[in-house]
Amino acid sequence: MKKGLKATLIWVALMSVVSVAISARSSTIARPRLSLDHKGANSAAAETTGERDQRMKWWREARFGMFIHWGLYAVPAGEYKGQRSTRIGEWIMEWANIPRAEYEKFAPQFNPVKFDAAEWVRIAKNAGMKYIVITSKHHDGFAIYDSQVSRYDIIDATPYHRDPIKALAVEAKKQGLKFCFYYSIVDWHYPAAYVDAPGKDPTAGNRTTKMKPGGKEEYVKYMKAQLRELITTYDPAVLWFDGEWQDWWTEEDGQDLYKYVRGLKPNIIINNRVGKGRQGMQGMSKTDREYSGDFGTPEQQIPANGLPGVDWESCMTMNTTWGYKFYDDQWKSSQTLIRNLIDIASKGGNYLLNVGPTAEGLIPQPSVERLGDVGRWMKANGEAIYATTASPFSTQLTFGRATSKADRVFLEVFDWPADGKLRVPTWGKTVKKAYLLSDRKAALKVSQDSEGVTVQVPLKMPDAVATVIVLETGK
Ligand code: H79
Repeated sequence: MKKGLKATLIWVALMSVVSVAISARSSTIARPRLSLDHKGANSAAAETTGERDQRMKWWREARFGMFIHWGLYAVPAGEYKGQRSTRIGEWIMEWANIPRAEYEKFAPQFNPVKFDAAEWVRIAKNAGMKYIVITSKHHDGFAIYDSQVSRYDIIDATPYHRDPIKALAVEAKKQGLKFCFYYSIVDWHYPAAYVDAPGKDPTAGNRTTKMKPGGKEEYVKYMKAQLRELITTYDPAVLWFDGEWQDWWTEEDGQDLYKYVRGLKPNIIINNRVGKGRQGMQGMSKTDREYSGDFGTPEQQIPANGLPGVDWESCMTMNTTWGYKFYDDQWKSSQTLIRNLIDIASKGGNYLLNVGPTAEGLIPQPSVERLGDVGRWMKANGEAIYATTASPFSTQLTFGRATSKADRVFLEVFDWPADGKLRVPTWGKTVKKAYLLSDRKAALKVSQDSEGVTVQVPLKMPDAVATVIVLETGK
């Protein structure tokens, strides 16, 4: 080995150690996850905080997206041989113990003739959503798009024979929404995967699967081929992995997949379920070491507090299932959905709200109605949500939530003061002007002391779901 080369290698090794130490100290701060990499090994490896902020910008500003769970499970729609369940619809292959060969029979019945891409995107857009994340392949292994590496896809296995995802990607772009994919790492249909659990068919769905010898390497190649198709054909803005909790999937596999995907599209955003960092359903990433992924993924829950510098997105259902179940009528109220969106924004997160379309291709009417309500609120109050950052208050407000921009604070009031005096604790800034977001010309009277600010508000609450008051402070 030449001397100069040796010196360079030692220097590179030293710098890696330094970067580990720096990362460990700022463990709660979101940061590039690939600092351990040899610089230049791929385009994702070297990323400064500024570059990362640039990559995450649209996503941080968006605050609200639509999750779509759509696949063969929409055919049984929560019922198999007369059996129903309180469990989630897209897991029917697991809870009804359906063998692969039986589950495949749903494909000839999947014919979404009522699917209308423009209508789906319009529903999302009118709700105020800025992005769409759709299941390209869920745990059942069925590709809802045109895959060249599988015949278990919508083109080859269903009578529909067309690619609805292409139409959706085109429409999303046309209507100005970001288009993104969910992709499951666990795959109940892949031949090398099998189930080893008491009372379970070896080819049914299961929380955990095993891999035949050599099967994992083969499967990873298959996943990479599908991901390449998804990225090169549809140009997704986010890849949202899931099903990573399998024993055979490691953090190293996650880092490799993360790099692979960023290598195909450097500015893509990837969730933390690509690797093993996720802390259960709570969803934030563990901090004991570097984990792959750009954002935390709480599922069916909203964190008690946000974490400064950490990107996260709560995904939630509108009833109790992700995939369509015809008898699930436990819908959340529009008020709950709107207040969830506000609550999440006040903690610095995004809200990914799910719809589960039918096998005919329709978004259920109760979802459409609620999204209409959310959209009406967002049309009037979106300024208090988009491109805001978390509440500046040290504790949660008793009467509602707060979001902020550099020169103002938005108060989203849930509980209106009976005496017309809204008491706001201090947060170290002086209020120059206060008004209702719905009536900006009418200044509200404000008095301030060391305890905080008191805003004189109308006696009647203008919007019973959430009324926004703007406090202008200057920068
Ligand atoms: O796609 C939807 C669901 O089908 C899927 N994620 C959403 C977005 C989902 N998968 N599993 N679950 C929901 C529940 C699974 C929970 C567990 Fe676990 C898996 C419990 C134990 C392993 C998550 C990972 C909690 C701990 C580790």
